[in-house]
Amino acid sequence: MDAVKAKYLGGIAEAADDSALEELRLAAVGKKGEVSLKMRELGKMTPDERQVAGPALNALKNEINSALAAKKEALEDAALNERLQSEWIDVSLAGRPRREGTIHPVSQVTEEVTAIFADLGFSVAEGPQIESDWYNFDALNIAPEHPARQEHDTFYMHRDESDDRPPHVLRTHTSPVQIRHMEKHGVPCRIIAPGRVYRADYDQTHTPMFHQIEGLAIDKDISMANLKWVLEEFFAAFFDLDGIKTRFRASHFPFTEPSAEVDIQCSWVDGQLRIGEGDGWMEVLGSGMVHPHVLRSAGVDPDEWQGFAFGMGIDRLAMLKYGIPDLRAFFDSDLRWLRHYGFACLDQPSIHAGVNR
Ligand code: 2NL
Repeated sequence: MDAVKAKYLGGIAEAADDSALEELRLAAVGKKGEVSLKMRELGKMTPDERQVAGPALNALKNEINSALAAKKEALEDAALNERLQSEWIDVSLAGRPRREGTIHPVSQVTEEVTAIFADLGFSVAEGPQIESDWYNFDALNIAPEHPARQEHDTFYMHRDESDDRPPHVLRTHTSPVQIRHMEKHGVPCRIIAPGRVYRADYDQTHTPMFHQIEGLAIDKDISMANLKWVLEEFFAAFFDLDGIKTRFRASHFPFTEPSAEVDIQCSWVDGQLRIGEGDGWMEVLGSGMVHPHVLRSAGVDPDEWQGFAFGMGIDRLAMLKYGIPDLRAFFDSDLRWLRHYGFACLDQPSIHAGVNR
């Protein structure tokens, strides 16, 4: 029995892995194992022989089982130690710099403009980009034969052949947002409506989608004088100037009466535009007193209420403030343009990214 014991305990001590251990377990204490077979022979022994062999076999079986369990644990420990050696991570290693996006100049300018008008008491109104004929044109006193309504200038949505309701349009200005606002919330009101607008145009200074911001102030006694003050406050804040002169030129829009185009003071020095100085003028927006027909369309009584409205291009404002000459730079997928004008974009690590590569 000592030989059996030595054979198995020695084998267990030398076993290299789980399967070797399992083989030894079956050979020793498995159903047909050597120790198990010896135990089965106990029945054939005399009581005296059994009294000696029984406890000895039991002790051997226990010893082998303990050795198996201990070796199994030792093998698991060794495997874990090996993984800990090979799978460690150096958490002190610096991260790789990642490409970061930054805000688009149009979004940035929208936020700047919104913040300035918020200080002047205007809140933001929003509405759908796909509009009905009524909100985009009729409610704004734009006659059925007005050129803006032509297929050539406006994107019309498709209607079924059999459907003769007027088609929806991609809004050509954010004025419909203001009509909807007056209808829903009534007057007095002071709102701005920034957002995307669409016109069938594409050249150096026009893209089919661009961004507009319109403003509307309605109360009992709002005048053009209030408009002039609000715009001058706005331009001084936007271009970071102490003051700026504006020039109002008589104009015509179907939705305002009287109407004025507004220029801001500027000069050209060595081919460079300087806003807020000199004796030159640059047109920046259209404006006027809201036409009585428009007020009535929005459910507002023009005998009781009046006010001003204005509209300007956000993209153009961004170009003026950040000196970007071609509108297409904003919407072109080639980001080198924006980078050229100082806007960090997708394929350039920003100053926040840490190590520059
Ligand atoms: C431009 C400048 C303008 C308005 C927009 C407006 C909005 C309502 C009522 C009356 Cl709800 N007017 N907006 C007014 C004047 C000019 O946009 O150059 N447009 C062609």
